[in-house]
Amino acid sequence: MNLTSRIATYEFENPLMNASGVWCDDAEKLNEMVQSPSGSFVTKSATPNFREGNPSPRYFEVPLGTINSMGLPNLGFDFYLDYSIRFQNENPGQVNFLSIAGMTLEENLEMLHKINDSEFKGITELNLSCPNVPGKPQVGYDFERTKEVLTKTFEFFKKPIGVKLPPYFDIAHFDEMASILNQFPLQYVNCINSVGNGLYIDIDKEEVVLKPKDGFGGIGGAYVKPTALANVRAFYTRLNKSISVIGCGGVENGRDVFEHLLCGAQMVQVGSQLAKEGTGIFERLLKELKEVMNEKGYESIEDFRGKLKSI
Ligand code: RRO
Repeated sequence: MNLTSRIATYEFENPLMNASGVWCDDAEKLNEMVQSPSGSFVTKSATPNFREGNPSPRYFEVPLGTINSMGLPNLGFDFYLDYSIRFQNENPGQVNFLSIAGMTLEENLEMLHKINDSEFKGITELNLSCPNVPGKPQVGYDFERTKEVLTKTFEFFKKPIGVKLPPYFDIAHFDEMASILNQFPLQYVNCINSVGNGLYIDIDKEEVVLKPKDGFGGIGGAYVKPTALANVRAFYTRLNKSISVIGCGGVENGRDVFEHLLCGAQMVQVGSQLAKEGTGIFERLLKELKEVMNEKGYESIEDFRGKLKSI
């Protein structure tokens, strides 16, 4: 069975990856991602310098998913760039995704310049949708600002790049964002980041479960799958064919992976369930995806990718 997937000029053995932020913040976890059978991996969104992030508790697991308000804890951009260059040099022909999330446009441009001037051959992911830094709204909900960030980026940036988007909930917003994204030579868009600023509460204690922001945090897992699939489908049907879609949201089993692919995703990322289960999940998901494909008589992803039917 052929699970080959492509983004830009790169080919991956299968479409599975971690979602940025999960199992990718330090060398130990990144090494586990490299060892796993996932098709690729993405690093934790980086800022120019080390960040402690928000106070704990800042992550909480519930049966239907997770809520987080991590606040961009990371080892600093240089660590993730160096790790990625070492990975590509030690694994010829393989590349990873390098995620950045500057606090300001200037910070993003500073990191993009460093990537442009480096030996990095992989794909950059510009995170426009972190919901958890107090006082910093998600850029992806500000259409003009998004256009400005992309305009400034493409004035000099020459390497493959995609954007991580927040979920949208209105057809007018799908239309407007897609028409902006179509003006730029992006390689992909990644739908979706967590559903921002949800609230999970402990009924016995009558209190919130996270310390930052009075308990408000990004929701992931089964709660968000229909929203994730809608965003993948909406952008797949609106974007230029040169812009791929990466699907992220609510993947717990092989059927969920199949659904993202059916909506048009090229790669499928795993966040909440990877955090709960560890990198052993990739072997299970590959087995389950092959079982679904087998039942349906499909031999390669291209047999069904994007071919969701309307009624
Ligand atoms: O670090 C975080 O709080 C975080 C980020 Br940058 C993001 O993009 N999405 C998320 O759910 N958490």
